[in-house]
Amino acid sequence: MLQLPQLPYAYDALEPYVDAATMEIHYTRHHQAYTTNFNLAIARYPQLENRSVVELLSDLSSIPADVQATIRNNGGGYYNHTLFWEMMTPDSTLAPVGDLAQAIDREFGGFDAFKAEFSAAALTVFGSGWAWLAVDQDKKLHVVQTFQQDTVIMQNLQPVLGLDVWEHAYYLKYQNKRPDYIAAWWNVVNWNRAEELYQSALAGKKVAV
Ligand code: MN3
Repeated sequence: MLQLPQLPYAYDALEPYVDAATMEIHYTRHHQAYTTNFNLAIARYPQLENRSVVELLSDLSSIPADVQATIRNNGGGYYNHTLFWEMMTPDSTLAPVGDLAQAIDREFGGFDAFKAEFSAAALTVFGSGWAWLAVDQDKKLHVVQTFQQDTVIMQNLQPVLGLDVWEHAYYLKYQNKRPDYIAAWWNVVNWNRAEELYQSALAGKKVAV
């Protein structure tokens, strides 16, 4: 059974970049729905109940066919959103910190170059999906896209930073202006959390939720 995690700040904490109404609906309805639907699917197969969501998402072919898509979509939605809330903060440092800052300089040629690459990835997701900064098995950083609620786990990557570009994440405030949402989002990135996730990936750990 998954439980909706506590939101780490108030609904209006990320104003004006992420508005309170979007945050409340995103968390109490969308994230809640992924959680509920995942639990309903799991309840039909008691042998799945003891496996963590990360384990299940890492081994989708082991899941009974009739709930595989439901678990992929809703388990992925649960995982992605749990990380997403933590990846934002009202007290952003506005730039990477720690070893991640150095790695971004080294591997992307600087924060501005990284920002441009990540923003382009977020902008060009066609339809619903996410942009990610993620670490591969050789500890290299990559900017990647995922579609629907697929996770970077399926690309054998560990997440460091992710941006939800489903319309539900921005439409109330930004309507169709996804570029404005992306530009605003950089103001609320939790670089301390990204550094923690980077360190955990360097240590070879899988990100649990
Ligand atoms: Mn979302």
